Amino acid sequence: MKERLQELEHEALLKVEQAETVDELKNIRVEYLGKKGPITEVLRGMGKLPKEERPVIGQLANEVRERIADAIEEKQSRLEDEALEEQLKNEDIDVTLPGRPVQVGGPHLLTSIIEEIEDLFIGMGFEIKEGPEVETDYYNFEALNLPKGHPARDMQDTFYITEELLMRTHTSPVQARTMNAKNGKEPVKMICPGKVYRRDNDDATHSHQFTQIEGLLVDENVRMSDLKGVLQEFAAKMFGRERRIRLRPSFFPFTEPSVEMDISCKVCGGEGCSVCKGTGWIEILGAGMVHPNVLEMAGYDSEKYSGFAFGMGPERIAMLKHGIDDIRHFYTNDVRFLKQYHNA
Ligand code: 2U9
Repeated sequence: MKERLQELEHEALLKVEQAETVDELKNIRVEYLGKKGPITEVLRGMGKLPKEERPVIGQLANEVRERIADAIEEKQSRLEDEALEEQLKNEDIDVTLPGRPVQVGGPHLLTSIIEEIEDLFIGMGFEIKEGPEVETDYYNFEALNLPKGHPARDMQDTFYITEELLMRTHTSPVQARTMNAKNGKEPVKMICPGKVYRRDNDDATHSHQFTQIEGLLVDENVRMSDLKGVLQEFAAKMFGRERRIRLRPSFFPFTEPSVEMDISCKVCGGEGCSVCKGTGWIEILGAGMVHPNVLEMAGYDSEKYSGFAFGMGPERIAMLKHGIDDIRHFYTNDVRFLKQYHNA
C-alpha cells in the first residue's frame, strides 16, 4: 500500500511538471485527487488493512494528496504568470501617446443667464415658480386685466389651441395661479422663468418662442420705492455697481402705474453713442404696481394688499451683456456660437 502511494505521487508530480496548460493541470487534479481517483480508492480500502497499519497509511495518503495539490497549485500560478507576461509583451501600450480629445458640453448661454438671474433673486428672498406652457385664456388674459375684446390682446398675437386653450404669451399666468392658490391671505414673493410663445415672424429681434422672467411681490404696505430698490439691486448685481438706472412712465394692462427701466450705457457712460442710439440709456425691463383689478381677481383685498411686478427677457439681457446682435443665435444651436459662452 505504501509503495502504491509513493508510486502514485511520483507519477502525478511528473505529470504536473510536464503539464503546459492550466487545462492539463485540471485534468491531473481530477485524475489523481478526484472522488474516483486512486488515492480516494486507497483510503476507501483502508478497512481491509490490519488495524496497526491504518493510521500510518492514512497519514501517508493525506500527505501525498496534499503534496500533489500543492504542486498543481504552484504550477498553475506559474503558468498564469507566464501567460500574463506573454500578453503584456504582445499588447505593448505606449502610455506616452497623446490622449484622444473628448468633446465636453456646457450649459447654453440662455440657461446660464437665467440661472444667474434666479440666483440673484433667490439672494433677495424670492421663490422660483413654474407653470404650464399650455394655458387657459382665463389665466393668460382675463386674470391679468385683459378681458375679451381688450385691445392689448391684439398686441400679443397668440397661438390658440382651442378657443379657451393657448400657448402662454407671457409667464404672468404663473403669478396669477400662485396668488390664487394663497386664497388672498398670504404674501407672495416669487419669480417665474420660462418659455413663452407669440405669433411673430422670426427676425434679428423677434422669435416666435423666447423666454421671460417675471417677478411678483404682494404684501401689506408694498410701495413703488420697494420696487425701485429691488430693481436697483438687480441692475447693480447683473451689470455692475457703476451703472445708473432710470424709470420712465409706461403702460401695461396688469400694472398701474407702469414703468420701463433703463440702465446707463456702458459704452459711452451716458454721453450718447451708437449702442444707445444717442440717448445714453438702454431699456432693460418693464415693471409696475400690480393693478387693483388683478389683486381682486386673485382674491386679495386691494385696500389691504398691494404689490409690484416686473418682467424681462433673458435673451435681451444676454444680448446686451455679450454684444450679440441676433436673437436667432439662441435657437439655431450652432455649437461654434454656443461654446464661446461655456465659461460665461
Ligand atoms: C401679475 C401681475 C403683474 C409682469 C410685468 C412687465 C411689466 C414687462 C415684458 C418685458 C419684456 C416681458 O420679456 S418681455 O417681453 N414684461 O414689461 N411684466 S410688469 O406683471 C405682472 C405679472 C403678473 C399677476
